[in-house]
Amino acid sequence: MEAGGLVPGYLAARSALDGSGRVSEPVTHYRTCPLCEATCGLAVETDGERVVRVRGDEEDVFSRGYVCPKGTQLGALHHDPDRLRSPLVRRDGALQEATFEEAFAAVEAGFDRLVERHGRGALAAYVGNPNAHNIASTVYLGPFLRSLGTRNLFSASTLDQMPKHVSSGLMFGHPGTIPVPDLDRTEYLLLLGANPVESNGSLATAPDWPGRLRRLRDRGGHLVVVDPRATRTAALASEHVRVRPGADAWLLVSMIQVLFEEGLVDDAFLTQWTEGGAALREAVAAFTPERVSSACEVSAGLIRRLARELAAAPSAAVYGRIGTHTTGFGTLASWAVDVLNAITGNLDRAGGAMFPSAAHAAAGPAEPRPFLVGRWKSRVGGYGEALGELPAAALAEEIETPGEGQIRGLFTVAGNPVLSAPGGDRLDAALAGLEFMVSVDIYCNETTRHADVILPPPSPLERVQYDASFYQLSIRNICNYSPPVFEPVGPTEADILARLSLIAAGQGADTDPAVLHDGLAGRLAKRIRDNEHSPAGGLGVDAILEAVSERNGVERILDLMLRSGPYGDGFGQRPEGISLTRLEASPHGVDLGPLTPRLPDVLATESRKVALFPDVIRDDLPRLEVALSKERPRWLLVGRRHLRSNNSWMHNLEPLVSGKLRCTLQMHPEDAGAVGLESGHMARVTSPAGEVVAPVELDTSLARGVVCLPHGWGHDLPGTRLGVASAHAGVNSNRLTLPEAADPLSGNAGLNAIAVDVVAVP
Ligand SMILES: Nc1nc2c(c(=O)[nH]1)N[C@H]1C(S)=C(S)[C@@H](COP(=O)(O)OP(=O)(O)OC[C@H]3O[C@@H](n4cnc5c(=O)[nH]c(N)nc54)[C@H](O)[C@@H]3O)O[C@H]1N2
Ligand SMILES: Nc1nc2c(c(=O)[nH]1)N[C@H]1C(S)=C(S)[C@@H](COP(=O)(O)OP(=O)(O)OC[C@H]3O[C@@H](n4cnc5c(=O)[nH]c(N)nc54)[C@H](O)[C@@H]3O)O[C@H]1N2
Ligand code: SF4
Ligand SMILES: [Mo]
Repeated sequence: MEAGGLVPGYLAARSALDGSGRVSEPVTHYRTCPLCEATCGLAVETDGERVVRVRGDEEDVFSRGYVCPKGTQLGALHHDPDRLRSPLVRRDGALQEATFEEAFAAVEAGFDRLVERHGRGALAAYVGNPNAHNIASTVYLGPFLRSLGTRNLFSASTLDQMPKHVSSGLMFGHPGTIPVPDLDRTEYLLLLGANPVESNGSLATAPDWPGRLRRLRDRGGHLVVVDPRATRTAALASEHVRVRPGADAWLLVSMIQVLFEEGLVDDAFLTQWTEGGAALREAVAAFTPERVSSACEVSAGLIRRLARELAAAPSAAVYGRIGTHTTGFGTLASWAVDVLNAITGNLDRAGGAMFPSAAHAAAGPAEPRPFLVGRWKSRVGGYGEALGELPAAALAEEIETPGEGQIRGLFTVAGNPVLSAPGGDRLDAALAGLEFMVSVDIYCNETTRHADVILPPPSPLERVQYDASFYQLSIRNICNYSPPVFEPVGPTEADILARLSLIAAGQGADTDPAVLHDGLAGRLAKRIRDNEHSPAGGLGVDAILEAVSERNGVERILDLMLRSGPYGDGFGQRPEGISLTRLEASPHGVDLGPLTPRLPDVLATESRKVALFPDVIRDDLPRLEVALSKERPRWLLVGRRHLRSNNSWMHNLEPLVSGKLRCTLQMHPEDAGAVGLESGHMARVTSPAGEVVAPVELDTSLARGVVCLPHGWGHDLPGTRLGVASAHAGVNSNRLTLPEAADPLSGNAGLNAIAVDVVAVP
């Protein structure tokens, strides 16, 4: 942390030390929780080097004191003895403690050897979910991945929201232009495949979803939850629709059909803001509720009523998440969600689905540019790229399959694909066969145990926090910056990524990362100068850089973005505007107000209209038709999240794993009875990918024929350093999911609606 004088939290902690270095009084630091997308404000109470307590910050402008059990465990995460403080380097076959200098030297040696032998085409990277919560990654991952000079780039996006990026790119021109439900003002929310009472919401940043959903009901609003399970979110709903797993696309497309057929579309909106409506109408004509009803397991009457209610509501938003994305029709479902928002006139209006405007985003209208997918294909499976990435589900086959371009060296950054990607067993074996692997991670876990070098970044309390990704997805326009609570013991994650970039660029392990920091700041300053809409208007590059010269690394980049953004202070030209200094003086955040209409500026399509029926969608629609006549498997496996989980990586904290066993196979009692299973019995679940044996939990909330197992478990593999997690191992549900891209448009994995077999273990 080099930004001398600019770390009030840390300085406050230091000033609490008396002359002897002993603690004199506890200090409270306010910061944003980095764990999930809700961005809650936390009050972190420290006493010297110890975190004494973490609670919700009542004064946070967005979360108003809301906090979940994970947020309160940030201190435990920081103090977890298993969290890596120093790098591990493989020597004589075993991972051993090393200094950062030794570790970077080992990276350079291994990297050079691999590239010399096989070329850069043998390199790959997989980057995981926590990167989205870390501004160091926002800024430095791009340069790092580019420096590798390979197309073998994989991320958790293809295990998650890639369908939304693709549908947004096709409809709005930019994959990051994602409308979010205007949760606090809508009168009607149709929510599919999401369980925000457990997950705290995703692609719609809002602390305290449960409270906001209750308030929606209290103001007379309607909440419809579409989920094969009666979740805790469904318990808050006006109506719960038990859709068959994997069937949302039929349901949604059929609703579009009804709206056109019954003349319920908003013609004025269609004419002003959209194109392709006529072709769309024709293409969906065959998907009548009567035809899709049995495939969805939702009655035709109900599908019609949902469409009519959506059109009639004073304001309405359709919102789909993991359950709709992680299936074979992820992009079609994702597209249909926003078609429904648009044709009912609810896109871009208060109470509908709206586009956030983040403080750090570039000011001015989006530049029109073509959005393409499938520009190149993966070597083995022939999967098309999306956003420059190949499907994470294809990582194992790309490592296993010999030939030109075979992956032999892998970098992982904040990812645990052995547990989170489909076909976990196969990937685990594949990683063991790599010639060289480097992981940037805070734990030695199921994935990183395969690495030759593990580089641990500082703990989440030792870094700055600014949720760049999530302020672009937030249901209010918010910005909040938190300085580190503690001084980091090693290099920051930005420095680690910068040094890896420099190694990959052939500049050597000893090059000062400042080279990259300065380069990035300089390039950004040029972009700001060239943006005629920036409030920095007229300033030259030198003046822009001079204005932020007190800062370094990530903070300098963030300050540049904030000050030139839509609310920015223009480097002093608009003194009331946003700057990092202003955010430092606002530890509870700055509320920039409710979302406001942004059409057409937000559109990057050539026509500056919403493309309702892009060609790529048109070409994929027949697949939906063909699948209508496919037989339904006996059992369909879906996943679930629990409030105390965070994918695979918070299981090493006792308070989050103690108590009732959570990694159970939930089954409807009658389904269980039919195969001779009772509560607590062991069931063997098999799929073409593998099998697991898990204890049965009877649960009447499930649709018949649906079984449910959470992901992120299976901590019983040897060689990890996860003392607590391995004592609460559970099983890896991704041994059952298929290592192939299920959704051809996005390359997304199918993690829900998996055909499995279930038998009792004698
Ligand atoms: N069956 C099934 N599988 C799923 C899902 C599902 O619903 N069902 N969900 C999918 C989804 S939505 C996602 S996003 C993926 C997640 O997939 P991944 O991102 O691959 O997995 P995580 O479990 O989030 O692992 C995060 C890793 O980051 C490390 N880490 C934590 N904080 C930091 C940090 O600050 N810096 C660094 N460098 N490392 C850090 C952790 O130790 C851990 O190794 O899983 C997917 N897998
Ligand atoms: N506590 C906790 N919070 C988290 C995470 C976590 O692991 N734990 N992970 C974070 C991450 S990375 C993400 S991406 C978000 C995800 O946030 P959400 O999208 O809210 O994810 P889930 O809670 O898994 O809810 C998905 C729901 O989809 C249902 N479902 C499954 N298949 C189908 C289907 O075919 N159709 C429909 N309509 N529903 C289906 C499941 O029953 C489940 O209730 O959560 C984030 N927050
Ligand atoms: S809801 Fe998410 S952001 Fe809020 S405290 Fe829990 S983990 Fe942190
Ligand atoms: Mo995710």
